Amino acid sequence: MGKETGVCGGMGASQHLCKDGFYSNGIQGGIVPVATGLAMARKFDQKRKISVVFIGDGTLGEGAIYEALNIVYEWELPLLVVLENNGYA
Ligand SMILES: Cc1ncc(C[n+]2csc(CCOP(=O)(O)OP(=O)(O)O)c2C)c(N)n1
Ligand SMILES: [Mg+2]
Repeated sequence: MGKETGVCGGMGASQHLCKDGFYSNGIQGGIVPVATGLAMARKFDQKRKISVVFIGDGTLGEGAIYEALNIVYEWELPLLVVLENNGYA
């Protein structure tokens, strides 16, 4: 509702946080292409920084992950993928 006191100024709820370079997304795997874009920005600005993304084992069926990882590989983007394998989805 855009309230000042809301999370992120009320423009997103718990699954859509954004602050100081941290972003979350409620769609499984959806944040990986976003992190890939951020990694591309890091490559262009040449500040030797990387992008980090966290996903779960239950999200490995999402095609967007593999499409993004192909781009990461082909364009040599600085992306670190952390996969939590907790055997639970
Ligand atoms: C595209 C999509 N499909 C289904 C869901 C519903 N959903 C939310 S969490 C989840 C399981 C996630 O499993 P995992 O990535 O292993 O995370 P964990 O539950 O272990 O923290 C599902 C199916 C979703 N958020 N997005
Ligand atoms: Mg899991």
